[in-house]
Amino acid sequence: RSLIKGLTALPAAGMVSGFPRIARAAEFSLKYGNNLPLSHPLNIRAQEAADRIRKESNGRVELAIYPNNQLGGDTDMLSQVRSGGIDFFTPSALVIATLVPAAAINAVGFAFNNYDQVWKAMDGQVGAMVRAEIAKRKLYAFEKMWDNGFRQTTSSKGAVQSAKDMDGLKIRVPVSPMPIAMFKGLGAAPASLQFSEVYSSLQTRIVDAQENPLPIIQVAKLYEVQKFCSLTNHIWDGYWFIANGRMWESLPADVKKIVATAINDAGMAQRGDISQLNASVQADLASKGLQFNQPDAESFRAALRSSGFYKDWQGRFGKDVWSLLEGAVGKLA
Ligand code: X2X
Repeated sequence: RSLIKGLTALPAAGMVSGFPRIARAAEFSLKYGNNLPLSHPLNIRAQEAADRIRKESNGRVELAIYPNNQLGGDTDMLSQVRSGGIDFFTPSALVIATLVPAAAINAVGFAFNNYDQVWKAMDGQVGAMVRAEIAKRKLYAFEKMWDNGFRQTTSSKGAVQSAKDMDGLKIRVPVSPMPIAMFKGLGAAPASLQFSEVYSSLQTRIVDAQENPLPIIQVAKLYEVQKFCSLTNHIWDGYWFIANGRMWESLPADVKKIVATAINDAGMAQRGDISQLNASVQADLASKGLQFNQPDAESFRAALRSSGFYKDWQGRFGKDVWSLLEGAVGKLA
């Protein structure tokens, strides 16, 4: 077996001891971490993007995906993408808001009424404002946000029919100030936990409830440890696909173009996947034993208004950011 043949047969990251690392290994080996199980559309579409990037770059760019919190929880991955330990990360808006407060703007409680409003805002002025804020932290946010979904409330205690059923509810929320404030405003007792802790904390009853979009409840099998699902639609949440800014700037223009096009296209396809799932996932979860109810959204809005939630967050975001949101969804406070 000739030396050359032996080497070309190696996988990109492989190495025979004693041999120098030559040729064939990708010129740019990039690491992407996320918090979701492999079966979620975000990972399926990200893998498609990685395949496309390898092909269109003729093997120069290798995007390795580390799903399901393999590299740590969200808080860890956010610091890794900042330091350059990883190259890409998809934090939810709630998560990146711990670094970029304006990014929580899409997560204001009961702001968006439907997906038309969501994508108009996030592909338009609201999204552009958030991306500019993200850039100030030396991170690059790709243009198209990916979908997480409208967040729904599950519990092992009972159905949430109206705001008064939130009273004292021990509910897990992401590590982020907005959902903490919102659930406190509704009278609940929220606890911030990394997503990697959610299943076990529900199972061991550290908390009784959690809130997530239905596709997450499905892929993370939360129906195994929850009985009720109330369609509160309280927050619309999406993922920003972000890159370490220094790494991104160092890539040649042609590579940037290949990567950005593949990722943005995959994001658009992923939005379509979630939209399709939204039509079918409730029936699937019901067949697995989750009991659904449709609470009265107005009771939640009223509770938040009277608790001062909207006024308070209008102040925190500032007039300019707040009016971008109200421009998209109408008056809130
Ligand atoms: O942690 C969550 O609940 C999740 C999976 O929705 C986020 O990424 C914010």
